[in-house]
This record gives sequence, C-alpha cells and structure tokens, in this order.
Amino acid sequence: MKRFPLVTKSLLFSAVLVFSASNQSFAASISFGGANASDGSGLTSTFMDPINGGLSDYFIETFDIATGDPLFPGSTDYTVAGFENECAVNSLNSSPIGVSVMANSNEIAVRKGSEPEVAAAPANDTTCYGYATNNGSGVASITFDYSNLLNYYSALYGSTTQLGITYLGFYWGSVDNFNDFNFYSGGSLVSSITGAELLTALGGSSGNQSDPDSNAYVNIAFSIAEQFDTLVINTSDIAGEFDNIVIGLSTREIPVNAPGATLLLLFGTAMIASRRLRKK
Ligand SMILES: [Ca+2]
Ligand SMILES: [Ca+2]
Repeated sequence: MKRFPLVTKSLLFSAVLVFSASNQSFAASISFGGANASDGSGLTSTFMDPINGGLSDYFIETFDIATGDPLFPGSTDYTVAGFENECAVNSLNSSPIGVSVMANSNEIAVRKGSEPEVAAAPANDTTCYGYATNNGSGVASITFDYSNLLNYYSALYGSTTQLGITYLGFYWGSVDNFNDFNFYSGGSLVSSITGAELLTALGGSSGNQSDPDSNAYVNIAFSIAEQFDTLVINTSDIAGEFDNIVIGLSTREIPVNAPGATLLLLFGTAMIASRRLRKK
C-alpha cells in the first residue's frame, strides 16, 4: 500500500469528545475532520485514501468496485438494482479475511446518488456509498463483524495477544438525530456516538444533505484495552448514510498530529512491533 502525505489544510478538528459507555471504565476519543478523498467521495480518513492508500495496517471500505482491495472479493448482494457494475460491499465475508455483514436484506443498501425519501449521498460524494434504512418503521440495524479479519492477522503476525481495532473512521452523510454508531468488543458495548451528539458538537441540523456540520468525517481512537471487533449502525428512520469506513488494527501506524495522538505513548510498543513486522 502506498504512503501519502497528510493533507493538513483540510483537517478540521473542530471538536474532540470523550464518551464512556455506562458502567464501564473504557473511554474512546472521538474527533471530527478528515481529508479530501481523491475519488470524488467527499471526505476520507487522513490515514487512508480510496485511491492512494495510506498507512500500514489500515483498511478502507469504499463501496466502489473500482477502488476495492484485491484481498477482499466483495459482493453486490446489497447493491441497488442498476448499480451492480459500480457498487459493492468490498469487504464482505466471501474470503477468510472478509467482514461479516449482518442485516435484514431490505435494511442495508449500496448505491450512488440520491433518491428522495430513500437515501441521500453524503455531501460531495459522487461515488457509491452504503446506507441503513428502516423503510419507514421500526429500527434498522447493520452489524459489521471484523472477527475473521482480526483472527487472520493475529495468526499472520503470530501475536500472542489477539489483535483488535483501535481506530475507526467513517464519513457520515446527512447525520440525523435518529442515527447512531455503536462499538462492541466480545459482545460488550465499548463506546457509541449518536447523531444527536454529533449535531450538538458541530452545531449541525438533522438531515442536512450539504452542510459540513451535518456531513462529517468521524474519527474514533480506542485504547488497547477497549479495542473493538464489531460495529453496529442503527437508524430508526430514513436513512443513515456512510462511506469510506476505515479501520486501523492495534498494530497500526500512528503519525504525530493525528486523531488519537494523545494516546501515542500507549501505542508505542505496538508501533515498534508493527515496524519490525514490515521489515520482514
Ligand atoms: Ca464510495
Ligand atoms: Ca441521513
């Protein structure tokens, strides 16, 4: 994977929040801001670009066949009719290292562009994106379980400790008060962020499809102790849209002046281990 310079001018860290799941000692550092994506998808993580790649031990889900990772065969199972040649869940569990995506089939979809009363492309995103929809009633829930990927890399790295994910980034489009993202480790809730929390922090309005304060790149840094393995996206109305989901393993590179840099000391050992591995 190619390295690339950080686009510092596009960093917009207007707020940093720390949330703790109730009855737990865990805390995750949540910040907002990303880099301009080079594939026309709006915002991506400062750690990983859909075309140019990024730092080691990060993975990106773009929902575009053109920028899919060859390691992940991908699937068009959830692609909206008419977009089968362009849009897919690239990391779906069709290989030993794939991601298990669980949802009711009519509550998850991948498409390009906006359709009124269905889904809105995240601001400035002309590529394929994913969304959760309750189709007008109840709560829709999408689970991304990364256990297979983590098991694969734990075995590959010969880790005596199971690897986890200590960074998650995602481009959240037209954030609504009724959307939320939740992070689990071994079945226990580690952290979460709700649409209402994001809109309060940024001063955005619910459902706005173009305002940067309602279309934000969200970065979450987890400590080694709270590293997560499963992402659950809920929405209780139409719709919860997202793109450029980036995960960073606990062996990931962490540049200075980046989201979660305050946790750098905690990760020092992991960084050294990661560099040693890359020299093989
Ligand atoms: Ca995309
Ligand atoms: Ca929305």
